[in-house]
Amino acid sequence: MKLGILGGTFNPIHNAHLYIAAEAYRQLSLDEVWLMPDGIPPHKGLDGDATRFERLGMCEAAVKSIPYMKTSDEEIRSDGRSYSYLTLTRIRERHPDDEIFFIIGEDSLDMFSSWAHPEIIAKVVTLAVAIRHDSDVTGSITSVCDKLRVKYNARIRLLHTDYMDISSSEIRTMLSQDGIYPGNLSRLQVLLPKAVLKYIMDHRLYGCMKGKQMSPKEDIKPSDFPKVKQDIEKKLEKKLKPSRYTHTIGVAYTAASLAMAHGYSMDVAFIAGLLHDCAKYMSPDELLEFCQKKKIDITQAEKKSPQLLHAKAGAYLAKHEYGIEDEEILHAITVHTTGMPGMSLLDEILFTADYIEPNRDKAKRLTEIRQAAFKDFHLAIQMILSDTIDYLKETGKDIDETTYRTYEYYKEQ
Ligand code: DGI
Ligand code: FE
Ligand code: FE
Repeated sequence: MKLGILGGTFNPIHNAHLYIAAEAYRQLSLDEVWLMPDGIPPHKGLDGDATRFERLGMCEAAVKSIPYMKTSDEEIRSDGRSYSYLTLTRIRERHPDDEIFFIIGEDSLDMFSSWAHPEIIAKVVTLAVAIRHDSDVTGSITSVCDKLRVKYNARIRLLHTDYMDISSSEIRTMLSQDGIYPGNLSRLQVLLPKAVLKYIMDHRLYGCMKGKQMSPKEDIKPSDFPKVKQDIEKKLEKKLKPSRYTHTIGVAYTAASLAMAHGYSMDVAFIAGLLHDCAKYMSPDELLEFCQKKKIDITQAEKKSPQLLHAKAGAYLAKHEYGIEDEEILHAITVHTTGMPGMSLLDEILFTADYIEPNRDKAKRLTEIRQAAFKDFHLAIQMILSDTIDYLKETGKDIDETTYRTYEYYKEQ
């Protein structure tokens, strides 16, 4: 197999990165290209900056529709900076017979000798250097390459690319200064893949939704809320068994209270709370069948523990049976059971409300977690995840990878 690896901070990943990856695939006849975000921790201070899990999440979103592209969490898995020579050696050991190309820019080529152990890098991979069409190939680049070939026995291939004037820092500035509004949306759509822009909005990265949390939702006018609520409540009361309905109402009011405390729309949180378990009337087998029929993708973990699917099935029903179009609500319902790294504010509100609502009485530390939810929100989420993982271990249930990843994420916050 021929494999290309494109490393970077990807904060965020944008179309120029994907263009380089696609050119490497084409010009080197690769089988796969991996995007590998580096392990550099976020620059503290930059409001709403992305964490390493979110940088990986954006890469995952970006490659979802490109069959030959994948992501690698090789570098973000370890804490702090990871050295290329170590990462590439590990990958080489796992892929002894593959041809591995490490894709770098022409600026990095000049720096190559100053990297840690360039001789090891040159031994384990072939360098693929992306050079701009307008660069002086016959002059300086050729001579740098020749020197590296002699000094390190390096194998070097050149990739010819057009220059695309996109920088991650420009994108971050746009998002944090202006937020996302119709006027700059068209520009952002040129710079970023659609799925990445959606990820940024869903996760409120780079401060892009600052000051927007309280704005009314476009599809539900504030004056409609009482009616919307009443209709949903009536339907749910028929569908759910009494104890589940009582829990549902508890979650709705608790979500509204958390929204008051943390600055989010109370009405939107209430509706997310009402609908979060709307698929809970189905048995595990019915959930599996439902999701297959509706083409909802089912992960390995969900196959093993189909009751997890009540979250995804719930989002589906919220949309198609209860007419909720709001992506934030649907997302919060989707992730309410396992959580996910870098949840949006509404995701966090619903996830927490589900655990602490007044009718809950089984979990240990409920009193502390309830207090923390209004004082130190992220600590509360961390405690919930930690106790849930303990509980699942004690009862011998399979734990979804996402639950672990979410816990790791909130431990770092
Ligand atoms: O639907 P609710 O009961 O109100 O609450 P929920 O959606 O949080 O589901 C709670 C159940 O889900 C609880 O028994 C713990 C379980 N759960 C949470 N994370 C995982 C999990 N079950 C498995 N098998 N794996 C997980 O990672
Ligand atoms: Fe649930
Ligand atoms: Fe619930």
